[in-house]
Amino acid sequence: MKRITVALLAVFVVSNSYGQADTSFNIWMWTTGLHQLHDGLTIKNYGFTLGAGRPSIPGPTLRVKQGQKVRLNVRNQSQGAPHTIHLHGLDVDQANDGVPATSFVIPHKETKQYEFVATHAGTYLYHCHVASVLHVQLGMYGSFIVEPKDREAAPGYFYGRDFNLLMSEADKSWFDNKPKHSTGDSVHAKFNLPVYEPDYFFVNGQSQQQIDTLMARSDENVFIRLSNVGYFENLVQFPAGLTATLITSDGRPLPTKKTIDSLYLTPGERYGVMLSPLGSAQRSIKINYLHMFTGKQVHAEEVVFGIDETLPAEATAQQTSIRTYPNPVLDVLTIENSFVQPVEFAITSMLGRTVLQGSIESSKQVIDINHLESGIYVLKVGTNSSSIIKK
Ligand SMILES: [Cu+2]
Repeated sequence: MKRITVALLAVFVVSNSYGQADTSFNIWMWTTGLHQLHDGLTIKNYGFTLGAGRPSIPGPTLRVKQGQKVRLNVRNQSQGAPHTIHLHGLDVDQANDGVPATSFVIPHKETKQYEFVATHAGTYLYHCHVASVLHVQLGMYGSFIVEPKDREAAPGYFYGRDFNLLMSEADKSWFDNKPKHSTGDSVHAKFNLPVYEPDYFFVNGQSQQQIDTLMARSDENVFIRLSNVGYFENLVQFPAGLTATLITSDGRPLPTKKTIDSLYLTPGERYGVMLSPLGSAQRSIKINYLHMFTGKQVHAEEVVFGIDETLPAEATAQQTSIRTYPNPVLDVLTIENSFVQPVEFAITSMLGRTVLQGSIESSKQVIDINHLESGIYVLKVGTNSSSIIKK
């Protein structure tokens, strides 16, 4: 009898080894996106949203804190081919790595979970791993950022603010006339890809006048996260007159920190560069896009810094980390979040009707939802973070 109890206990412990997630994201996958280009044209992209929505490029930037248990609830809303989420560079186990042959795929109208612990702070990528060359080019990618404790990007290197620059390109002909899966829409489908001749060059899905100005104070160290998820090489040139220090590579601190004035990124690579206080001079980062075979520069984009001394001394450029409890909720919902306050929130029914909205004023806020009927709701915080709650 005693032996049976021990065996049952062991099974219980193993099946609960992951347990409750510290942070979770509800990601929906689509083939019905619409992405606005800098010249007024649009492309119909594939992509990801947090909750229901129409995706643009890239997918939402997912931010978690080092050490957190992360759950991605991923729903495939697209017709045809299945999709996955590959967590590029993260130390996840094989079952949660989104490579179809060794993990699982998510067919049309199904929802599955990826679970892992964000063990190492760093800059990572996520992308679909089904017919990857095609699905990634069509927009199924985004940044996954594991924030370090105490803004220490590498031992001894602290930042006031960080910015994420995700580089890619788009060949509009691939979007206008999507290469067909000639053997059907399965994971192992064959398809004929045209020669890749990109005509749009992106930083966070933006080009030219669309590119966001990076707002910072003149007196702070800024940490630049760089990733290349395109098919060309990037040559990144840092502003003259200030110190750029290369401190991390592919999600790990480099053993030797190096002062640089430029940096090459091949597809899939990520780097972290610390810029010494910006000062008040006009500064910008130049990003060159180089053909992978010839090394020839085909294009350049510019990311400009703007100085605003009224900004809070320490802040994160884009935040999506959110935790809600309890779930299901009886009457009072607690929202823990790492947004810069105040931030707007909205609770909508599964039919999309807004039932409650307001402003979140603190990093831990209690909201009374006693008056809502029992059911499933979507809580949206800020512009691109959402969570499912049950009452
Ligand atoms: Cu896909």
